[in-house]
Amino acid sequence: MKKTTVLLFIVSITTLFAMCRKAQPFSEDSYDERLSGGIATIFDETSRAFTHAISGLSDNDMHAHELGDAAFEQTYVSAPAPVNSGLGPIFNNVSCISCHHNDGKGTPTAGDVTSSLLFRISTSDMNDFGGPAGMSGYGGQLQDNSVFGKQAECKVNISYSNVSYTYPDGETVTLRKPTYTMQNAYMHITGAYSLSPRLAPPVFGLGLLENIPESTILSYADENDADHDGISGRPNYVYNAETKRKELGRFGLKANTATVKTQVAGAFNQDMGITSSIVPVESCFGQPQYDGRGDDPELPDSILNAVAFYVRTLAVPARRNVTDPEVKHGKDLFNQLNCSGCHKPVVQTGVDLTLPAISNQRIQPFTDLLLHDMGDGLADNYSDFLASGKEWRTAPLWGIGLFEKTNGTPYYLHDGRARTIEEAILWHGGEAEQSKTKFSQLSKADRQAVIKFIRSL
Ligand code: HEC
Ligand code: HEC
Ligand SMILES: [Ca+2]
Ligand SMILES: [Ca+2]
Ligand SMILES: [Ca+2]
Repeated sequence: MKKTTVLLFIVSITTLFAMCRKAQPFSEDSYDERLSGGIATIFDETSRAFTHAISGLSDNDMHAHELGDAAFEQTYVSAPAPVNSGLGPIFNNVSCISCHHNDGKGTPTAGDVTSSLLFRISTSDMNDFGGPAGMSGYGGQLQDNSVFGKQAECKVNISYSNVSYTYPDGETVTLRKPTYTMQNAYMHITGAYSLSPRLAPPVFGLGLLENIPESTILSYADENDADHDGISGRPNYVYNAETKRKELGRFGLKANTATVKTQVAGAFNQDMGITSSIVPVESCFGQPQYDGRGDDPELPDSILNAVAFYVRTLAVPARRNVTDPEVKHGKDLFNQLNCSGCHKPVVQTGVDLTLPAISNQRIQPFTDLLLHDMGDGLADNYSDFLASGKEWRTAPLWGIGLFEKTNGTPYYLHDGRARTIEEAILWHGGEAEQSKTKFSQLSKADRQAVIKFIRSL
């Protein structure tokens, strides 16, 4: 063989081998860190940051999204009415948007129009589906509003007492601890009960979270803490009223709902008093306020589906200041403190053939969607399917740096007790105790870097 032929042979063999090699994943550094929702990311830092549709929706899909958007913002009225009918007889608020401000977090006030803190109530028993048993005369949620001529179940008064936290370096922070008391109860409550305060969380990016493979979420669980890092994390399994099966819980503050659609149907029913095919019985069934309208569901399936689709197709806001040295330092610390043990910085979504924009995306949700024991400080002593009275779902941190803009005044944690990100961190206990303690031992400058990083999400 001639020299050139040999060379050509070698070159072609090498090329062939290179071509046959399995595709290598990109290295972490080659991704654009701003893209929290993969291609379902939107660049907007205003109060409207959470309100955009993911790009690339077909005309038909965009139409469904807009229909859902309108229904999400609509104020509902009591039946009978030609449109947006069915509110009440008892309810918490008149529209989805009045709790999920700008599709974001709510405000912990009682009774006023912006009020987005609601209370679940339960005995220590379970219902037939393994969920929390409601109270006789009250059901599972306290409705603090009613239509004309009907009685609300009660008001819940919120008061705060100050608790002082002192860092090892001597700096102190004032935390507020809430106390809730039922007032103007429409009927006497008998027996012991626990209340679970829940502040409306943001609703963007949920199609992506719904599309995370179950196996990925389960791979994060370490129920017996086999790796001894103090973090266990376990899945919730909840009853799905649509499929009539027990399924992995992803939504709700205790991962107490399986799908966006059942969450939305539950919200229409419990938060607004509007029945649907999935939850066809009025929230006050069997109570004196019941209006006896046991007829067709008040909400057509077309609107229920559109609202669920709207929520599933809300884009995730891009990160900001990702190249700022202090933010980058904060990111390293966040990982070193093992905040990332629960708040997963990078997750891959699965495939949904109907929605390419949320399929196979590298997302940065900063949650594992698992339940964690967060200690006595955050406990509500209310169990929700498998979630204990101390367990909460890891709050997704994407978009958290924009809460000030989307909500006016920001509030953090499940009940909005924290007024700053720092306060939210200092309430961490239980499985997060080690992370919190390490955070408290940082220098003030390093603590601020962690907070600055979180504000960039
Ligand atoms: C009274 C305030 C209130 C109203 C009205 C309300 N929500 Fe919510 N929403 C909440 C709270 C509180 C939660 C957390 C519920 C839980 O932990 O079970 C929540 C949770 C959700 C979630 C799940 C978010 C997540 O991260 O898990 C979705 C989706 C949602 N609501 C959609 C809606 C829709 C759609 C409507 C209108 C039909 C609506 N909500 C009306 C307060 C409200
Ligand atoms: C053991 C799991 C775990 C660890 C570790 C952990 N967190 Fe959390 N985090 C949670 C859970 C669960 C919540 C929701 C708690 C609640 O609402 O009561 C939460 C809530 C938050 C919130 C408030 C989110 C919101 O929307 O209100 C912030 C901020 C936060 N964590 C930051 C951190 C930081 C910083 C660290 C590391 C120092 C950390 N977390 C470590 C589980 C964890
Ligand atoms: Ca109704
Ligand atoms: Ca009730
Ligand atoms: Ca562990």
